[in-house]
Amino acid sequence: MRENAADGAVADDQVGPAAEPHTSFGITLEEYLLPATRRIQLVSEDGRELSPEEQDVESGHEYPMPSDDELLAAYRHLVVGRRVNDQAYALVRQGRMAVYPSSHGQEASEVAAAVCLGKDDWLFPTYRDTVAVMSRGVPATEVMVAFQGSWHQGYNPSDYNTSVQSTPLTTQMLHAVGLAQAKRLKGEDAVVLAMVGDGGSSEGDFHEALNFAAVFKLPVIFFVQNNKYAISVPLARQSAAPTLAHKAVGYGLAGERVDGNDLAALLAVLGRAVDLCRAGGGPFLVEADTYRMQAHTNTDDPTRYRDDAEVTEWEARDPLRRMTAFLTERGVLTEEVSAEIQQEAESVAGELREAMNAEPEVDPLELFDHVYTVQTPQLAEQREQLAEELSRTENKEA
Ligand SMILES: Cc1ncc(C[n+]2csc(CCOP(=O)(O)OP(=O)(O)O)c2C)c(N)n1
Ligand SMILES: [Mg+2]
Repeated sequence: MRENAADGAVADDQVGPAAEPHTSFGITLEEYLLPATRRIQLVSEDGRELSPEEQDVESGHEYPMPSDDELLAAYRHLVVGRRVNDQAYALVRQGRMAVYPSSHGQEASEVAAAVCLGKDDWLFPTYRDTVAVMSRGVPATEVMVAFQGSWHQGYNPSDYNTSVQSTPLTTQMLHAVGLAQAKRLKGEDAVVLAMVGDGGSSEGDFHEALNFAAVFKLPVIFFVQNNKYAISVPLARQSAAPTLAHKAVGYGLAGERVDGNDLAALLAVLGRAVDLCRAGGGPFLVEADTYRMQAHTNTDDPTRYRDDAEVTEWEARDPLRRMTAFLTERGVLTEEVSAEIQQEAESVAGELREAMNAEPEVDPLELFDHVYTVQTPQLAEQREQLAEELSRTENKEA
């Protein structure tokens, strides 16, 4: 495709294969189109570093182990994330929060998606990715406002370069691509990471986002958390692709499949994806092979569509236990450091409890405030009616 620049269209240097950035990692884009036959894994389920023979990946798909400092910093978020998930679960049951989509078992993927980015980069999370949002620096008390049932999101996306948690499936991927394109037009350098589920990867928006980003070589990482279910729909009913990472091939972008419960492998693969995008070798698709251990949300009963044996099987791959064993064995996670991290997690949970247990001040008239910039006559009339009704009730109570 060649179009006139005056039409606001494509310059030659924005299309065609960009071999350079990939070859600097010892691999070409063509070789990257097909993900490694085996998913990338650096640490065994019992927390041992895998040898290159055990990893057994094709040339060019070898990834270095992240540094101890990097791993420990990310591990901290893992511990806090697990604690916050448990706390949110309890708060929902106590009626203090409306809903919480569980992150239990997926924390490694969520943390890695956030910490691989720089401060000026952007994250586009889904409703499930609270731990990712917190790992970008948003306080738990602010993230949970939306799950409390408030009319607003709780945090300002531009304060953290983190978009709202998208509930409509996959719309966030188009927003991510749009933001990347806008940044390019403004001459700003930012990598954008869009999170999506296995179910979301069947949406039309997924196709449009990947296609646009690949054609215009945008610095976007599409991060698919394959947790095996879209509520009750299992992966086998979702897609016939060999893996979800293979979806990259048809669009001409690089793809990789990674053990989504292996924090080290996730940091390594996403870290390289960020470097590639920053060097102009994007976009990139990463599939995280993970599992949702708990119910979809508090309104779901998973025993109706899956066996306990399957859950038990995944219990053995728990990302938190795996990293705890690995870092302890390396002497990085001493008892002292561990106790300090636990304390931090407890204090975050305590603050969350306090915030959610405080009675929110609700003004029913707020219902009308943010529907239209200019209120319609009908809404104005309804507002008037409600205001009058409220003042009557107040007068009665007085
Ligand atoms: C456009 C759209 N269609 C349907 C839904 C209803 N819905 C909410 S969650 C969900 C399943 C999504 O599964 P997946 O993408 O795998 O994400 P997960 O919940 O497993 O993290 C569906 C169908 C929605 N929120 N948005
Ligand atoms: Mg899913």
